[in-house]
Amino acid sequence: METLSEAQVASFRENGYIRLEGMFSPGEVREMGDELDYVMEAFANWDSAWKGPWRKEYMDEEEDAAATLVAIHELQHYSAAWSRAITKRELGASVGDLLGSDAVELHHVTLHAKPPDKGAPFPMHQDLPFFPHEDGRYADCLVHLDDADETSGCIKFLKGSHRLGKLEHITGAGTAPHLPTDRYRLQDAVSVPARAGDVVLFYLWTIHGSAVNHSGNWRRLVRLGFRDPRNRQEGGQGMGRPGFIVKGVRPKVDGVDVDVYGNWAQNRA
Ligand SMILES: O=C(O)CCC(=O)C(=O)O
Repeated sequence: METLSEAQVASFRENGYIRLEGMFSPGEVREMGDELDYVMEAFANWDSAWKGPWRKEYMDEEEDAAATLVAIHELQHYSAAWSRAITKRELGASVGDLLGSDAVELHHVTLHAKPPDKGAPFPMHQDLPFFPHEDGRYADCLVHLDDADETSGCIKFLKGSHRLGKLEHITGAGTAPHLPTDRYRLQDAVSVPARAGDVVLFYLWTIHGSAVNHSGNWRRLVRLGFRDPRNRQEGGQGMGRPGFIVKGVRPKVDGVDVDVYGNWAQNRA
């Protein structure tokens, strides 16, 4: 099943990101949003704003004190609407087109919800340090539950930055992984506003970040991580865990396949 045009695939490979409009219908968005609101109240962590000295350059003192982010992982463990969303046929097919892969595996699901007026920013970074993989066949997909724009802290990318490959990040106990703020500036990034139901996809190596939510509305995004199952994980979030296959069938690859019980071979090594 080929879903995207050649021009869309070429644009993704050139820029390192792409917005696909209306992946989810208004009815689907309503159901996903309602169940997400319940999960956020009942289970999520409301103290998830990214920490670190970089915050001084992104916020004044008042904003810094108020900055809030609501996060939780693996929504399919909490909500049937999200189980359906992550296996949407057109989405898996689109990721396959973008990565040039006949098989696509879900790697993780992560909510980043910025509350009205105080939603926390993200420093410029690649997602690489959070779940490093051997090669570039990995796409993150931001599912938009709300309209997101400049005021509400939409996602921003450094165009073509995936071509820089794997970059060394500033890490440590007191900070979220990020890139040096003088060399990789949010002001130089391209904003990608989106409507509820749109998805924005980008490579694991594309540099991105976002600003404070200054609007009076929520900006809820759910990130779905997808990879070619041949792309071996090297550490981090979801290491040693097989994911749903959302396009094609799992290829048999030494050390990266699952056993008859559904356990990943990497766990047996
Ligand atoms: O939610 C955002 O604005 C940024 C998300 C992000 O940096 C990420 O998903 O890695």
